[in-house]
Amino acid sequence: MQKKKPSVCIIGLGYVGLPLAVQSALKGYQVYGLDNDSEKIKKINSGKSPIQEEFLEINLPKVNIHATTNAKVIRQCDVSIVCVPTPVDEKKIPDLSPVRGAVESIIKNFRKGQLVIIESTINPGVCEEVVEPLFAAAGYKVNTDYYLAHCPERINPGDSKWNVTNINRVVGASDKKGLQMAADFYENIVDGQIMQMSSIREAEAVKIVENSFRDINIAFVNELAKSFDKLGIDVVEVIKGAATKPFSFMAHWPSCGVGGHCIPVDPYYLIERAKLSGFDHEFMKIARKVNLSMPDYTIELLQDTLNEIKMPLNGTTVGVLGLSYKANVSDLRESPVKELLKLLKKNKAKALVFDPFVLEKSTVKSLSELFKKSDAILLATDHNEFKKIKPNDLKKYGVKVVIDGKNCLDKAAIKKAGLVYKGIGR
Ligand code: SAJ
Repeated sequence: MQKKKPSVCIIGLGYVGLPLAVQSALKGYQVYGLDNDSEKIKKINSGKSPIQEEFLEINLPKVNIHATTNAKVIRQCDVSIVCVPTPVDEKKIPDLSPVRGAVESIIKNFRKGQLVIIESTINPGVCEEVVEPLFAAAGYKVNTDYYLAHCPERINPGDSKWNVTNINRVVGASDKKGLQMAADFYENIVDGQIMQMSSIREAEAVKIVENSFRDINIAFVNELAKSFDKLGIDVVEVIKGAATKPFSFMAHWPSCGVGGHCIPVDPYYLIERAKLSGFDHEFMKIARKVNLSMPDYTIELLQDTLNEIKMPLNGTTVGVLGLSYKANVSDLRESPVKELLKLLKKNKAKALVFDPFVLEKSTVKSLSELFKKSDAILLATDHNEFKKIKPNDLKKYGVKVVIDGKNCLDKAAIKKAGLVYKGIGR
């Protein structure tokens, strides 16, 4: 008799959960996908990916995932995996309500002996201080009635090289048995190193450290950009120079802002939890402050540059290139462009917007329409399409100033065409 396929329920079918569901199915698991968005469920069940990702568009049609809004499927599964967002609120306080909601669904559809894995990014302590007490309140004891593990997600949206099939993972769990069960699962589905951490807290800390490391390094080069603007030094050239050192240097790049659901968010999970233990992460907070200041810095740069050619920002039409938080994705979460548009409005500039990945929120239909109507251009997202902009097109339409918020345009060529160019630190 054919051995029953182990079954897994992925809770949250976004850019993390859906690739995990597809990969688990490709590796032979019986996969149930749970999400509260019925439109998304319909698409997935018809084999169409709701997310623009090559891995999904190729593989989703090949697998059989039972996607549903009905949480009852959890009780049929050997493993349930929480892949829901962990945002912060407007006061930058971590919001664990999606995680709590997912855990409540698992409790309401409890299956004895199930392995529960949290992939959502959480701070050290959440599994033991938030998740376990929810189960305990329902009478379920960890390591007796269920096992609990944390394996932080590491999906990098838009990355064609690294994806759910090959990114190394770390995993921590509530006891040795749970750790082995979780490590076995990831060994089965990931062609990469699976590092077993000594505790669940260490596993929770890994992702926060990874992303805070990135936030701090970006803040460092953003501060350099502000300093080098005053010194007349091209910071991008300096970073490229430093990057010729074959060891002990990792290039990061200044820009008009740090967006997304990870980098500008994850540090607050540690900052807020450490506070409860009496530790103040001053350095991480300063890095956040520097990165949050970049939209202001960019608009000030635009205003100063316009003033240099006797133009006010007030009343000037500014063509904003890009809405999403990073190149070649349509994701708007925590995008610095929101702040840039707010500041343009506050300065009474007229803002036009074009983003080929977010046409529904663009206020013009094409790049040429934007150029035609704009006195100045502010590049806010480094989409590949924008990198092909020809300086003479800008000149032809009478654009006078270019502010390159992602330092991705050809400074020399734009200057040669007689336009004023300013980058962030260059
Ligand atoms: N950014 C800079 N300067 C840089 C790098 C990024 O200003 O040198 C800005 C980007 O424009 C964007 C924001 O920071 O607005 C975040 O960019 P990101 O490249 O870090 O993209 P994310 O948010 O998709 O980060 C993901 C993260 N992956 C996970 O959390 C699993 C992060 O850990 C990865 O390091 C990152 O992808 C990556 O390496 O691309």
